Amino acid sequence: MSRRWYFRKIKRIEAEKKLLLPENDHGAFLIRDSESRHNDYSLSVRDGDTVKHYRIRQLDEGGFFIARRTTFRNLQDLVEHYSKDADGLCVNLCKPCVQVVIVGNGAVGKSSMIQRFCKGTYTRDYKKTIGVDFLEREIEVDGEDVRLMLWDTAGQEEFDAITAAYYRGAHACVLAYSATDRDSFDAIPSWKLKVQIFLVQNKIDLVDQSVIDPDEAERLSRALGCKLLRTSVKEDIGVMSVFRHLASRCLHEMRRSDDDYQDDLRLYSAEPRSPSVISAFSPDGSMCGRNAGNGTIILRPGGKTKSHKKRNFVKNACRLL
Ligand SMILES: Nc1nc2c(ncn2[C@@H]2O[C@H](COP(=O)(O)OP(=O)(O)OP(=O)(O)O)[C@@H](O)[C@H]2O)c(=O)[nH]1
Ligand SMILES: [Mg+2]
Repeated sequence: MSRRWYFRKIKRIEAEKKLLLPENDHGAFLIRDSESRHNDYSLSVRDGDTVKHYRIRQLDEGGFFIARRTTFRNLQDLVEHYSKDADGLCVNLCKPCVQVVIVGNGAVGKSSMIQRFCKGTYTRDYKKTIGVDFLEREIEVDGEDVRLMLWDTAGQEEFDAITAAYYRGAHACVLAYSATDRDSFDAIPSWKLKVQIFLVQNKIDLVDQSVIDPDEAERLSRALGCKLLRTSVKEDIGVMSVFRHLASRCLHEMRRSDDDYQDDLRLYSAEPRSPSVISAFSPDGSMCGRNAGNGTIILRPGGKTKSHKKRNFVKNACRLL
């Protein structure tokens, strides 16, 4: 099993430590081998500032379940089910999610690019973005569904103070300029971004009006240590490729940090264990299902727990474990 959410033999307390890291949010989860029952698994889910644990049991005839009323052929199906619907869990499981911010001078085509990618539409009219807009789209990358949350910032300087707050929290950044706008290209080095950057030259359909020498653009991307991609949002050339590259790269980075974490865990496991934390209770002290005595929750048939109100999309955004 090589799924990113499968953490093998990590202990309950280690799962809690991991899930409560600040970069994880409500609904972040992992599956681990059950500590107490051979062949069973546990699902650990972050619920606000606590972690809840659910026992995943195996059927004799093959298959898995948390609540006996809903069984699954494999753990992947189980994860997919509870990602769509909490169905008795304290919260839906979060899908991998990548936060992307698109920056660059005014009128280079940032909004057009996001509209093209998320809605498949294009318009010739220019309507400058005021502040920040947001759209999202889910795509499959390397066999995994990834939710891309795209923050479309205003290129006009008057909005600089607002947009700065957004690119600070992003996983990756599309830094866009237009093939026909020298100022937008010259402004690229002045963006001081501490995230993964993808340099995008848009409007390549306007070949006759191009003011950027291709070698110059390559040199700049090398100097910045980032990938250069070329697009025509108008003709729908290269747009999908920008977001595919970006999602794939971010997933790769996140997997690497998962691996680093597995290494950390080995060190951590060598230390004496602190007493197990019982976290199967909601913050107000009420139980979120029947407690198996060791803090693991077993869902009762039909006993749906109150699922949390959907938080606003920024708060609900979830980084990978
Ligand atoms: N020819 C051509 N025009 C494009 C392309 N992409 C966008 N445009 C046009 O460029 C203009 C500006 O596009 P926007 O997407 O609004 O630009 P923006 O970067 O979001 O601008 P701000 O919101 O002010 O920062 C619009 O008139 C678009 O139709 C392209 O690939 N080719
Ligand atoms: Mg815009």
